[in-house]
Amino acid sequence: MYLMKESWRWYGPNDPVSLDNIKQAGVTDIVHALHHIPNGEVWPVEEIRARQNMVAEKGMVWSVVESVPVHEHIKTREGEYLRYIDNYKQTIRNLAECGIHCITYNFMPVLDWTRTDLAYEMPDGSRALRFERAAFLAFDLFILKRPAAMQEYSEEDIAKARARYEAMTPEEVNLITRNMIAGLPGSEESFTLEQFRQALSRYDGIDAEQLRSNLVFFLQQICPVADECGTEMVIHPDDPPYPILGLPRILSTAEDFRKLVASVPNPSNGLCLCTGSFGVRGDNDCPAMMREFGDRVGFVHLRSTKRDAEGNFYEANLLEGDVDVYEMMKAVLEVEQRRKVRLPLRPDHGHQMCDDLTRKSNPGYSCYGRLRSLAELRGIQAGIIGGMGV
Ligand code: DNO
Repeated sequence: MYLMKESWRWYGPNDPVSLDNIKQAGVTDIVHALHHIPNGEVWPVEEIRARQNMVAEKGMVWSVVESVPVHEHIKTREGEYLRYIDNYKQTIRNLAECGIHCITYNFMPVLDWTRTDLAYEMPDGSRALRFERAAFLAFDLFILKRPAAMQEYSEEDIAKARARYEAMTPEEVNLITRNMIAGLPGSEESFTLEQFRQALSRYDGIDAEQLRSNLVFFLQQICPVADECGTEMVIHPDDPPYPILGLPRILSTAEDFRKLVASVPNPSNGLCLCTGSFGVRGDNDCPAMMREFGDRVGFVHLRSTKRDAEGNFYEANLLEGDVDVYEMMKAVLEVEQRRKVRLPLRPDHGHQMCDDLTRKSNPGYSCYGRLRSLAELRGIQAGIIGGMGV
């Protein structure tokens, strides 16, 4: 049987969840990136090998890169984008030379993933990541004071956001500002408010169609190299999966990925199916996407968010959110048997729970919280393959 390749994201030697901890989780594969290399620069073979060796010494394999970041100039197709694309190609080649053939990236303008609250208390005392719409709008309208924002929201939304803002203490204002612009782990970018306004303004005049065409251009350049290297370039969906801060978003739905494949049919043009990101939208059916795009899914992130009618969502316990994780796991297993491959799959965004609550960890990347999700995933997989159809 082809079962999930159990993997775990490790942020490097400074990650409070060490390789020794990860080894005890029982995973075989590490998901990692050279976070110290500035966006846009080539990842040298020696540096890749040094990290590979650290992982290998603990008896695991660095098999998936998350992420090789795409420089903003490539996304806006300006400035030095051609040089950055050349560098990207070289990084693909260098990783392949070291035997690493799965690269995750995203094409979200300015910000990678976004949350307003990194320590939302759950009824059981554990803490989750949360996106609160009114707080987010309060940030956009009254803290960032983005000029076009007032025209983009309804009067009702603006009134709610104003009330939310007026009720915030100065500490809360600071905290939400930090959460929004200081860069969540993996994003590799952080800003001051002024730098952030400038970064946003680089997208004035870039709508979704333009951004999509910039992504297609980028892929048309790099996919032939990735094809040659036998590498899968797996795009991570937008998180949250809709436009924010007036920025266009182009990988939020199944239709978005269909369009991308139609424009760039190269075999290396793949998908990182993140159920947590896609699952925020009620119109995204993750198991159906797994079945439809199975041949192009190179990496799976499993988590589940819980949304409400107001547009808020939080990261729920794996089995209590909006994603049908059992059906999703069945779809993954079906694709694996059909393709005769084991797909790397990692638990994503665990709660802070037990000892996580007293030690610092990267938001979403706690030790116990992810262990809980991984254990649940193993249980589901075991139940499915055991044919427990009762
Ligand atoms: C969040 C992550 C993302 C992801 C990038 C991939 O926890 O899933 O930051 O790594 O979007 O490029």
